[in-house]
Amino acid sequence: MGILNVTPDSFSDGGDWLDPGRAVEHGLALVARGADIVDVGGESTRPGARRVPVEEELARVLPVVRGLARRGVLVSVDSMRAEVAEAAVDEGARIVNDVSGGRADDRMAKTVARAGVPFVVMHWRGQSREMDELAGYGDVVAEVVAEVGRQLDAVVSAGVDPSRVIVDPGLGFAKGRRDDWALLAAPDAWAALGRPLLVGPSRKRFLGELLADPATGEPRPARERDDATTAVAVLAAAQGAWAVRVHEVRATADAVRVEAALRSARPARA
Ligand code: PMM
Repeated sequence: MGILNVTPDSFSDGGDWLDPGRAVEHGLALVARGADIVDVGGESTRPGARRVPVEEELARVLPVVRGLARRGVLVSVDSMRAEVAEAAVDEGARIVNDVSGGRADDRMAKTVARAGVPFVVMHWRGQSREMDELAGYGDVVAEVVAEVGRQLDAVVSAGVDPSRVIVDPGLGFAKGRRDDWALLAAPDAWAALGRPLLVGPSRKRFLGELLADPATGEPRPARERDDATTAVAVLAAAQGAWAVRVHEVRATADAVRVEAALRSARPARA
């Protein structure tokens, strides 16, 4: 899944693709580099970010969704708003990716149920402006998986077909660095939910901190975290992830294909 943020303020690519024509071109380039899905978002969720008005989000997202869908690209729309999800599906989006898993907007789950499209339910504890204060866990894996499981039940009660739900640990959302690593290291706990797993490690803080300058302790800048992102992606794929959401597609797409080839070449176990 290639990331296309049509925002002025996303943490690593803010402002790059605000012009709809350039954004569509970039989406097509992501596909040419190996993306199977292009995830179009019009609202930054970086820690501390403020909400954008819905009209602004619609104006950013819809022309890009339309342009890519018309060219045959499988588009997902990254939004916490039912109104945006619905309009994007009308323009040809085929997946709704909601970082709040339906919690930010009461109408989201019903809207997705009506649209009949796959729904990404990510782990979320609150809006970006406050999410760092909401990180606090005893057993992070048990708590996050249980919270996602409850949200899965909630969206299914609202009418979403359970076979269309994809779950996501929400790396960096109300999580500290250790939390992100613990969630990545627990594939069996995710498998227990019985749903495909999407992971979004791309250029995130936990990688910046891992690769911090040994002399100064300064985190590695966001744009210099792509090799580490690829490493996480391939390890997640080897653990059975359904998809990885990344900015720099070529290396990750190649790496997950290598992993798949190796897996399929393994002798079958008796
Ligand atoms: N992360 C971001 C935005 N949307 N969606 C899903 N499903 N999972 C994520 O981890 C996720 C997301 C924030 O990253 P960005 O600002 O680089 O897009």
